[in-house]
Amino acid sequence: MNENVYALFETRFRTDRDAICLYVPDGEDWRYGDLVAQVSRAAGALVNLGVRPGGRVVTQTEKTPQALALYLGCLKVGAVYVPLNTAYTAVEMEYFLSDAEPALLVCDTSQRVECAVPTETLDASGGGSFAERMNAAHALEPTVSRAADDVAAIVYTSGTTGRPKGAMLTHRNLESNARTLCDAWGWRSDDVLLHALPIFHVHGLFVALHCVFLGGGSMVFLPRFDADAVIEHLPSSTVMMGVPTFYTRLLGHNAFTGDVCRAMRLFISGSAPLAAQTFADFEARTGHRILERYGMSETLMNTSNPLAGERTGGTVGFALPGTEARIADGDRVLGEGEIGEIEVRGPNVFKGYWRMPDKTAEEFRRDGFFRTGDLGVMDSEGRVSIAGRTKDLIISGGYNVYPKEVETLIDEMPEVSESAVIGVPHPDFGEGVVAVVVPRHEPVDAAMVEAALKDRLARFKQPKRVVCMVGLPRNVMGKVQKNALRERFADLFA
Ligand code: MCA
Ligand code: AMP
Repeated sequence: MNENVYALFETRFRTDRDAICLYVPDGEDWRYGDLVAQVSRAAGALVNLGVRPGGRVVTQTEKTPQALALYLGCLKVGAVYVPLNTAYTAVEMEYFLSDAEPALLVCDTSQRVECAVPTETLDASGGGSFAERMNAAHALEPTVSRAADDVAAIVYTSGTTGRPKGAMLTHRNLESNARTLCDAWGWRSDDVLLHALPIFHVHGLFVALHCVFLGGGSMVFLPRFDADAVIEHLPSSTVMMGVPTFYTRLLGHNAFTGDVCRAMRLFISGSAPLAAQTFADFEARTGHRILERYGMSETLMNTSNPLAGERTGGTVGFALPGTEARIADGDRVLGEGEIGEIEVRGPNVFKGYWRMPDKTAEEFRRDGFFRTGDLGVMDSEGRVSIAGRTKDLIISGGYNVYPKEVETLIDEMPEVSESAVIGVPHPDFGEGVVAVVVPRHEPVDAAMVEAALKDRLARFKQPKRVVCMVGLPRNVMGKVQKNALRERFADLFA
């Protein structure tokens, strides 16, 4: 049996040929028949370019229907899809390309760099050399056979110490999570998903798209989050998924009213903590209780508030069917009400880190549970609340920033003796990145840090504020006390 997840999607697409799949503002809508045809052409183009089953295809493209066809085309030919954030600089890309050793890179023309990897372009307009190759290619049939355990995608997530790690997600991971979420969120064939997330991360790519691909319905395919555009399209949508920043930005908009949400049945939030206040304000404004869920690149979705039962602000709900969640402290599994590390096990949990067997082994318990690095607490009914992180990570507007990566670059500045990068409350991004810097001689300012990081680090990772101190607070072991820094600078963005 072919366990390629695209074979599952394709069966549905073919029965819904005439139904609209993508509403594309300022562009042409795509029916499912169009999607199937474009995916088969993308697959043909990939094979013509020498991409073989198991070969990696790295993409750094804008959000277009053609980019979607490229993603599904990779699945169809049995290749491993490796999506990357468009904000990454050429320096960051160099690392990903050397680590993934792809057969092909597809990027926006403006981001094309000199490299040894065969490169094609796909632009925001939907044009580019890859689009031309798609047009010229013969449709490739049938979908290449894959086993459930074969890798479908590699998603890079940064490491707390070294370089980003590629999380290998299998066809089984993608399929099982898609089925679980369609069930849990009551996906309907007449749902219209308002899709404003980027498609290079798990949330916008696997969670959002796969609900539509498997469960049916259509989506309003916005190129990015823009509050005005979202408000314009909400009245014709039924479901929206977003990071908390989407919801706080909507609440900051006068035109966002209960009436605008009249056709909506479900708002879902994830990727970062949704403040209890935002949950309450949203309900007061619209009557909708946002459904918060919790996941990771390595595990797809783990827990969710219920569709039918009580959705509680400040919690991430219950382990999804098929997934087990527990709270642990080392080898000890904790009881209700005790804070510890969240560990999960199930068909949603990834296969391991690409070419990092030691790192993979470190993150799994002997009984197969994966250590998330998130702290949580479970109540007597199994409802999970996130209580912090054991990993040194900042989540800004739903994007992860690993302080170590930023500190390493700041510490290389000749003017800097040492630095600590922290996240503190930010009204728009949830957490804002702050660099606490100990200068060698003269004060170091934000412009100097910005100049040093400009070409080396994606903009969203760069500090929004730089503050100088004569020394960093340390504990008796010599470790920087980041908690003390976070407390001291808590009001920086207030
Ligand atoms: C943009 N900027 C940011 C961020 N985004 N700075 C900090 N944090 C951010 N998230 C910077 C830009 O570099 C720019 O800086 C300025 O803010 C405005 O840029 P712009 O492109 O206009 O920003 P935006 O369009 O307003 O974007 C904000 C956003 C976006 C809509 C919140 O970041 C976004 O779509 N986030 C979603 C991330 C996401 O999908 N995460 C899912 C990960 P300057 O002006 O100084 O040049 S998957 C995951 O976490 C797991 C699996 C899960 O559970 O889902
Ligand atoms: P990523 O590495 O991008 O997959 O990010 C995964 C991390 O996002 C998790 O380990 C959590 O720290 C965080 N996260 C995801 N969903 C939530 C949520 N609903 N509440 C709090 N943190 C979340």
